[in-house]
Amino acid sequence: VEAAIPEPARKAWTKFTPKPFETTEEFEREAIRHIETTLARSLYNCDDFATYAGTSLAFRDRLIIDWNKTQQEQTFADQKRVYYLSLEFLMGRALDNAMLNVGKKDVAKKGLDEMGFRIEDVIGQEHDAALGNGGLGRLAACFLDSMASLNIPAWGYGLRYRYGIFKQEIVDGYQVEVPDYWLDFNPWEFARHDVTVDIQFHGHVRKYQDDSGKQVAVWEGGEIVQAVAYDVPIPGHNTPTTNNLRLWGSKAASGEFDFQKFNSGEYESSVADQQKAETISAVLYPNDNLDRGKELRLKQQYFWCAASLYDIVRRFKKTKRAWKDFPSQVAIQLNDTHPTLAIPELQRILVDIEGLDWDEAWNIVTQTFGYTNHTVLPEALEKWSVPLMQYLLPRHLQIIYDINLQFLQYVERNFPKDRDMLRRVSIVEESQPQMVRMAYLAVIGSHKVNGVAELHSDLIKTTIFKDFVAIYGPDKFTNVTNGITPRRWLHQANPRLSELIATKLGGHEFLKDLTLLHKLEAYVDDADFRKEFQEIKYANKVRLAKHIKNTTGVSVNPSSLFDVQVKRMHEYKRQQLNIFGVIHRYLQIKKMKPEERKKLQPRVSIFGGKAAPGYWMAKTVIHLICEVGRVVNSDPDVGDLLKVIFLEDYNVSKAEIITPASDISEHISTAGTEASGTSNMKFVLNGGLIIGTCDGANIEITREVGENNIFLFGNLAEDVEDLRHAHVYGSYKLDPDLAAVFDAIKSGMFGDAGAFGHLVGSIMDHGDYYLVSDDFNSYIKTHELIDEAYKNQDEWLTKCITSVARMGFFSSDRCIDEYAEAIWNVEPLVPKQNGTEH
Ligand code: Z2T
Repeated sequence: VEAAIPEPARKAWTKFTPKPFETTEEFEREAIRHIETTLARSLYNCDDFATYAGTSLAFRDRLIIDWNKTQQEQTFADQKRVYYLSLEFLMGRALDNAMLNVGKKDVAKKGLDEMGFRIEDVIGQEHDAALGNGGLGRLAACFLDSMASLNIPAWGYGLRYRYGIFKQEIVDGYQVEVPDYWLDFNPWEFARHDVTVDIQFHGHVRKYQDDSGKQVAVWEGGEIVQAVAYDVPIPGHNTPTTNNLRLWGSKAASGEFDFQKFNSGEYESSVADQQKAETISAVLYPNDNLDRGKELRLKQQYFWCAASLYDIVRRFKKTKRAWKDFPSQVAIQLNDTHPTLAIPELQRILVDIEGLDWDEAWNIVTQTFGYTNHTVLPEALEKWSVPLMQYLLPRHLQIIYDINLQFLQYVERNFPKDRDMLRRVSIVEESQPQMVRMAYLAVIGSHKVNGVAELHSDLIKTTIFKDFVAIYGPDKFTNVTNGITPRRWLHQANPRLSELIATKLGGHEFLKDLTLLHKLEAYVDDADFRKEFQEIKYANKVRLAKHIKNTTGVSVNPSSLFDVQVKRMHEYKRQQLNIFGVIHRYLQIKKMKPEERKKLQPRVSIFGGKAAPGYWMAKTVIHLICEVGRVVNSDPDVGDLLKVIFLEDYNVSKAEIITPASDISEHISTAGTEASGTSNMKFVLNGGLIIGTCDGANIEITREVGENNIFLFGNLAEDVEDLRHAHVYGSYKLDPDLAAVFDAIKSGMFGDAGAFGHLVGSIMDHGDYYLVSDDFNSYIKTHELIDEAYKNQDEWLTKCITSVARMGFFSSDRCIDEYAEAIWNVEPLVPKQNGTEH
């Protein structure tokens, strides 16, 4: 490659290699140059937004220099790369992250000050990149940060949605969805109009024997849509490694076909084709933990898998290695079952296009893929109807049948006595219509399957994948407990706490080795440290109180206990349990005499989260929260004792304000339903305590921080099945305090009771699937304990500090190390120190 560069070009490059800014003066020069020339704005209309744009472009220049070097080094190093396939990347804002990861935030702050701008205002101009629903998408974003920070050669592959997750407005106490058109100005992506892949749909399969007598399948006809690459640089923290996130956008293939139409006067219909092609990458499906089986969603999945695999295979072929080396060069991680079509697609490429034998190809395929499962909820497990797959991807359906046949033959040989086994484990469910079970295909086509927290990884082995453990043995299944990036979720979201920790630990090394936090335990009794820690929490609460005032008009007292539940709205996450608890508290306050009220611990109950647009029950819970807030917040009997807030449009950038400001956060899913949860980790890392069920990563958080430092309540996962049974068949009595709450709702205390009929009915009359009533007493008792504990501020503070010190395990760096070692078998590539300075 080197030799191919002509000497004059090399000379010119050596002389004029772009140099990134280093000093404040250089930063200002670059920012102003971009505002004047790249953006064609000037001093006279240079507002916060233009300054954001100029600042971003100045930082982007730095990232790109490092990005180019990283990509070049990774190519020459010729070692294994990781490809993280995810339909969601919930990135949030990029500028602050870029500033902190390249270590130039101070320079930018000074420069912006000198130019007359406040850095917070400038950073605040950026639109969140919200290409995800919740935990799964944010995990992918944390993983990108960790992979780059650990110098792992890794690419993310996703879709470039024109519309991210909708924006939520609350109008008259109801959620209203507004489209999130976010691409007006996005300096963080590079369109690669020269990197395209043609993607085929529909058509038919022609089979024939070639000259040597071998069966050959050709997928012909149908339609072609073009995938265009958009690259997003992912800077590592304090390292020049800058990895790539490649997002595919769709457009009509610019083939002869179009020109024909165009020339024959069918201009309008050719534009219509264009628009149809573009709808593939138009919008993120807004469902969290729910599969709706829509045709366009399947098109998105194949479009993105096929484009990514073509790209990966193209890169591999440049190495001129033998196909058998593919798994030692390429690890592909499937983020849930959304990219499972990559399995039959790689098999198709190897067999149909490259001419490998089936068995040789299948061996390569299974060595290449790893599959991460993120849920056991049955309604979230993807299934595609056979007729739909036949129509859209006829060749892939055949390949899936062949994979299934071989697999079932193997099972039959090994489990001849279990007559029902074949029906249970078949990739094709014998329903009407038949369905392809994507999770089974993912398990069969991967060499490792992992869950995302210990309990969850155990559960998948005993429930949804039980038979597969018998078939493959337990070693195929493993656990990798989720983590979060401490760069964004501590250093960026809570700069004062990060600074305080750094002064005690002698620098910021803990940001790259979070286990160093354990040294903080030595300061748990240090008066100055405690005071400063407490002041930081208070200041963060003041900041959130201001945000609440600005966005809802409600004044809250920052000295109150801030009780936070922010996450997607879902029955299994049980925001309804929380709001019923709040109503219970309100009823108690109303019954009290004034002198009793004086003894009460004042509280602010803060909620936030989006409901999927078609999820009526989740929307009803939002409405109830808003109505309770309307009544409680204006009741003079209550005053500061209780405030109820619903924060509009919860997203990553709002999480950065909310997380550091909580005293107690709620992680109260029905035991066995939340695979891991990751915000639980964020809250504790920021000096908040949690109330939670024995579910997901709460269990490991408890193990790390100690039982005294967490408020656990509720029934255990192992008892859930029996309890559910008792609701339907047994003698069972509604919790009396919950009954009183329902009476209040039915009385119209919180507006039209009819609006809440289904919500109350789902618990009283329809089996209480999520066991709200069973856990209610334990829940409200635990909140009483929390009130008492909070009154002893000294002990509370000790709990918070101790917990922070013990959170080292939950860094996504640890998590990526585990994937790299146990699943990917990939090594870091330490960059030559010739990147921009770090
Ligand atoms: C999602 O956010 C999660 C699981 C899904 O299963 C889908 C979505 Cl969109 C298909 C979440 C889990 O609910 C949560 O417990 C976990 O922490 C997170 O994925 C990351 O693993």
